[in-house]
Amino acid sequence: MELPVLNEQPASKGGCSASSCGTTDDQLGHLSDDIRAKVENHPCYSEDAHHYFARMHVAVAPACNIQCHYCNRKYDCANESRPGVVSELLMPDQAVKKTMAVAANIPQMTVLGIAGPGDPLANPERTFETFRRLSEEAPDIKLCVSTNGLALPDAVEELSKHNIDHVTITINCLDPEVGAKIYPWIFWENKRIHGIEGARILIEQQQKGLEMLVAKGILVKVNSVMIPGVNDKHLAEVSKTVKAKGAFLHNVMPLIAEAEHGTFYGVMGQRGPSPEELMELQDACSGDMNMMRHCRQCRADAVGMLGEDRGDEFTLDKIEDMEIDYQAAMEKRKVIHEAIAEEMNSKRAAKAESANLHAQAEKLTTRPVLMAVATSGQGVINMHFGHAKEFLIYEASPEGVRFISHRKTDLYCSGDDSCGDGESVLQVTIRTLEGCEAVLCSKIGFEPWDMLEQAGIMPNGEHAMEPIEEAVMAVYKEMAAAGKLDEAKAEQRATA
Ligand code: CLF
Ligand code: SF4
Repeated sequence: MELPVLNEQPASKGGCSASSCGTTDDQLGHLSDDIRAKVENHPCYSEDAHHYFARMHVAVAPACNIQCHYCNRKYDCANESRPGVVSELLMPDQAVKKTMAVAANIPQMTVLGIAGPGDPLANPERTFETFRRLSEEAPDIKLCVSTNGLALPDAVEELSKHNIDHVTITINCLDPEVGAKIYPWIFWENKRIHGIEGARILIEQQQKGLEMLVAKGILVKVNSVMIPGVNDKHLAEVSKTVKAKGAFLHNVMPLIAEAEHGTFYGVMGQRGPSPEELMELQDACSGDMNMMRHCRQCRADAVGMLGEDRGDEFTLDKIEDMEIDYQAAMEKRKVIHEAIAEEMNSKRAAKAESANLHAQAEKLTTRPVLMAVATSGQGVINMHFGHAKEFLIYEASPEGVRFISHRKTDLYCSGDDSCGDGESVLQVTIRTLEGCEAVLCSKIGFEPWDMLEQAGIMPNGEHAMEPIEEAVMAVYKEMAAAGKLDEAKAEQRATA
């Protein structure tokens, strides 16, 4: 059957209160059937799945039991895109209704997460009431939670009762001295505990919670916020330790800190990492762990595919009037999920065959190249350059094609072509693609084509609707055949 067409939507607003993780389909191969069933349609735990399946968050957890220097939980900040930010707080019955409305209208939505705007486990009644009702009334939806870990050991038993297979713990450090620079205080046993002592308790609780979840067979993803000069040198050790304890995935996310967010780091001018610094650390950690590279740092009320936010379609006033026959919705969802699984399997088989052919072909000796891809999902190049609010970045090399990250950009054909600071939105978009040598999209206009070429980025609209990895490799081979990727020439250029 034909799969439903996903809307081209604006990029998402931020998410997991202490965010989340994902494996590539290649990494799924070695998993047991049981674990594969848990991750193969989870858009955060499987990189492959994020092209097809959506997630949603319900913002039922306003309170938090710690303070992070990168957080300011103010509401109604519709332009923000970082964890902790949310527009509409919900009570459990509203959250259940909203979840069922989304599931009925976006059948690709497979996962409901609670990720804020505070810490879900610091709001146990609202969080567990939502999970309890959903596990009974919408059993086809996977349940997922993201926590800072302080209250985790006491919640593990309750989590296991509600069929929650996926828990994310945000672990930024193992050393309390590093922790004291990230967490000014925690609220513990009815007291505020500051500095190193507070960080020590938090770290102990996180590690204990991780061990308890693994012992229960619950998949654990660890999120870490990379803060240059604070914990960046320490995170490889975090990766090694959490892997040794049985965590399934590690998601190293860049710090988002701007003065206008009102966070301590924002106001103090603490910078986030550059895309290169982030990639270097993710690569350093990937020797020890499966790394998630497709996280969008979603809002605590995000709805839709990763990278889009359809929350406006499901505000309380809109869902109030929706009549939902969830039994009928479940049947429809099942048919659609089966069709998606079939399509994913056939794409996987085609990809394996092309990787096989690539392995048999004479090995290229060319240098790696970064390429940007405009896509709205389903693993194909299907978006107009001018409609893309984010680009997926792939690296092509003689070893093959690998996903690196995503980069958000402003929508330059929104009618307002100015971005302030004298730069047009198109100029900002092109600056966002710095380091990439080609951009693959379904279509592109003359003006951006010229400007991309002037910036040394080759526009390419010849692979519309083709699978991303195959198209990226085809363009790489064309560049190699044209002598653009010769190592010696690259070195000459670098020393010129
Ligand atoms: Fe939400 Fe987090 Fe579950 Fe995903 S998000 S609770 S694991 S369903 Fe995913 Fe969003 Fe990144 Fe979180 S992209 S911020 S990792
Ligand atoms: Fe904000 Fe609390 Fe999440 Fe830290 S743990 S990011 S303070 S909501």
